[in-house]
Amino acid sequence: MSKPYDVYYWPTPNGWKITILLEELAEPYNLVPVNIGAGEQFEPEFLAISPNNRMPALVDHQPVDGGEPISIFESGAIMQYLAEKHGHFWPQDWRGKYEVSQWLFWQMAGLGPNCGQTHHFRNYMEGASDYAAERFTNEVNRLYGVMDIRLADREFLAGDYSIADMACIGWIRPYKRQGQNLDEFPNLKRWYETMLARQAVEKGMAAGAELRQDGGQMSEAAKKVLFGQRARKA
Ligand SMILES: N[C@@H](CCC(=O)N[C@@H](CS)C(=O)NCC(=O)O)C(=O)O
Repeated sequence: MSKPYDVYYWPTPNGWKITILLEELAEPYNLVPVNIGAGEQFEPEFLAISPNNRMPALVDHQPVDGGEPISIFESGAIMQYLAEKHGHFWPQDWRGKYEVSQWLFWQMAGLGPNCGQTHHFRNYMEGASDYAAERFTNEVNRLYGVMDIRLADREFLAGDYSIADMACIGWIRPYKRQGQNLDEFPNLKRWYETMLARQAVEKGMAAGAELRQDGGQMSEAAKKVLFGQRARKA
């Protein structure tokens, strides 16, 4: 039987969220590489399923209603879709559902974007703006503190192990590039080690690693594609 899921993907923290979840669910999937440094996110076929020209995106060829394939963009929405469909890692009772949702949205709106800006100003464009580098490094430090306090009296962010934890791990892994020291955050460090010990997390974050030849460094050509984007015409 053909695999139900196509994951439009490049091996980055946002892409890993989906491969980690699919590995945890033990669901087979095809990786469809979207080389964002080469501009493949602007191909019309990709924009048709991901109008924000960002990966990841998902196509489900076996949707629950048995109809046409469903496509979804935004990693948080993809995680909710898969977790709800398969009935794991996102409880559906009122309290449990919103306990997980708030931490998933916290990752989507806070941790992810601020870590991304920190990588930009500390690594990819080092020296471009000391003010911006410090501002985002401080904000990431604050967010790590929020996670550390949350994890002081519980093993995972929201009840049992959930999509909220899976969404965060890829953004904590490059903590050194974000100018952070995990020894300052003992509860977060314990969670981080628990997460890395999970086989599915390891496999999810290894998915498609061979696609990246840049060793974490970004070429000047990729910077031209990724930085300074302005509106596409309607
Ligand atoms: N909020 C989006 C963010 C996705 C995102 O920023 N993806 C980056 C790679 S990590 C991307 O595709 N960048 C392509 C570009 O900037 O053109 C999500 O979580 O799905």
